Amino acid sequence: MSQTSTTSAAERATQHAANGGMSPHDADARHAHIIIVGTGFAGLGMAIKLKQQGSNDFLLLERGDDVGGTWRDNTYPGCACDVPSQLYSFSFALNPGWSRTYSSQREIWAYLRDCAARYGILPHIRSQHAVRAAAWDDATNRWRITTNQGDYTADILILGQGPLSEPAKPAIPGIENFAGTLFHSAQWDHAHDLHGERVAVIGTGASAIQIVPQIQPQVSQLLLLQRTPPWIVPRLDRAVPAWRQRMYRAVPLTQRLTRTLVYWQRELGALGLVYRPKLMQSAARIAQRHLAAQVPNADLRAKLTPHYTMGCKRILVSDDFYPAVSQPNVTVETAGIREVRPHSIITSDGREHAVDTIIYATGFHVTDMPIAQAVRGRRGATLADAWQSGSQAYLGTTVAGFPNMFLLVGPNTGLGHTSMVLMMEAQFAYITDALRTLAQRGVQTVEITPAAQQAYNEEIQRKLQGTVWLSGCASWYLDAKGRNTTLWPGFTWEFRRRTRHFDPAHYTLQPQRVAPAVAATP
Ligand code: N01
Repeated sequence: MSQTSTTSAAERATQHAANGGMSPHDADARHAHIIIVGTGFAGLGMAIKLKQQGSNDFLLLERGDDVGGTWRDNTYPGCACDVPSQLYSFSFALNPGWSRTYSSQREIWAYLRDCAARYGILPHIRSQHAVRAAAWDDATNRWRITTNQGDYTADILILGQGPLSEPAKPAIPGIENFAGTLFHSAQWDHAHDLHGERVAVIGTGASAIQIVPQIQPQVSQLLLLQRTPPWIVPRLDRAVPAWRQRMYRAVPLTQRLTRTLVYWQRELGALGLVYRPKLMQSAARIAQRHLAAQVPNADLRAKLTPHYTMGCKRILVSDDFYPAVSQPNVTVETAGIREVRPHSIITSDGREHAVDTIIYATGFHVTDMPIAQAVRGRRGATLADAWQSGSQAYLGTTVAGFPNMFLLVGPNTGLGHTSMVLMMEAQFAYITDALRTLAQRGVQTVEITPAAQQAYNEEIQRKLQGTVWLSGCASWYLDAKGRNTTLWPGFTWEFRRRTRHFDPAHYTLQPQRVAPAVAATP
């Protein structure tokens, strides 16, 4: 890494501490060959792969004070993964110690922190560095990245901030006048005691259904504001017995086999979601039986019954949500929210519900990620400009007009049926192969051609047409124009196959500038 030495010794010492004990010398670096934004699963995994490939000239810019991304930020009660632990981890860092079938947030976060330390990534991290802007400079062929702690430059920019990082807080009339406590599920206010309070939870997505069973026993009244009922199947979470954990440790192959089994079980889910939506009918029957078994009250059951094709919105897993909402201190309210007053919520039928605390469990800015406004490619155009008619990228990874930039978990790489880590690992392979190719060929800039990007996205949108996600429901999978710009329409192995090797034929490659060998004579 190149160095600048404009900071004082004291500042360097502070920076040294802030960077987890890396040398003050390194902490001064303002340029790196590669800069990665974010230290969640995506950013960390990418960094580990770079390191394993022998690259050390990279930095990770992290807005928080620790690694972990969404698994650091989401600390709400009950926060856990709805993908089995065996699959929700890096394939190159299996964890024999997962304690349950589905891991808790704490366990996943601890896993990520352990990976960061074990693979030597900590010295590369600049924590409390929030990226404000990134702009491509044609003159230097570099990215200039502006953070709250000054500017950085990089030859290669990898965006790994993820689509679930910016909480969405819908503008509800009067919410600014609310006199009680108000917070988002991803920014849980642990200092606030909910015991004995009248609490409103807005939303019934993956986060809400984990929160409600945890807080229901504490609060005096729980008002659950449901706009659309989710499809919910049994979770069947179990403790992993100690003997099994010992077996995974002693014979790692046994854990690999378990993972492979879980992988193929989950992969079958794509059949119904992508290729044969009719297959969702049998899964819907399981969910209906689950609802019938857990909610004896017919009126409540009617409210909780979804009326759209299962899978159109994310399928949720829970064994304790229905029992919790069946308790006498819970009201499932399906009338919309008209306005919020200082001490109450008024629903569209004119009724007033007194509340002390409101919890937004309203999800994230997924198709309108704020970072798209802040990243500028050639000629100063932002990603948001490039994505005016819908976000798109080639293989969800590279965008025309944005040289030397790679996206992790970019457009149409999301999944409805299995672990996102599988898609990230496919992208790691593609990006590391791209970087290897650039180094071998002496390439300075790499940029996907508009034609390749367009052809790819036409293919993706064509494939999406028959899927369950376009069967008529509203979901965060779709952008404001109703295009599905988030999900991969296929099996994960199909994406892995397409990203196995970097494909230079689809790119414009500009060679390194070579200094003239002989000075021109006058
Ligand atoms: O958010 P969501 P989430 N008025 O967008 C409702 C991941 N995750 O935080 O369905 C009233 O799913 C909205 O209603 P509707 C996972 O990928 C993963 O729960 O749009 N209601 C919906 O009910 C997940 O999908 C895990 O009609 C409003 C809810 O708010 C993603 O995070 C665990 C509203 C938002 O649901 C987001 O989940 C937890 C309004 N104005 C989360 N606006 C894992 O285990 C929105 N809603 C991996």
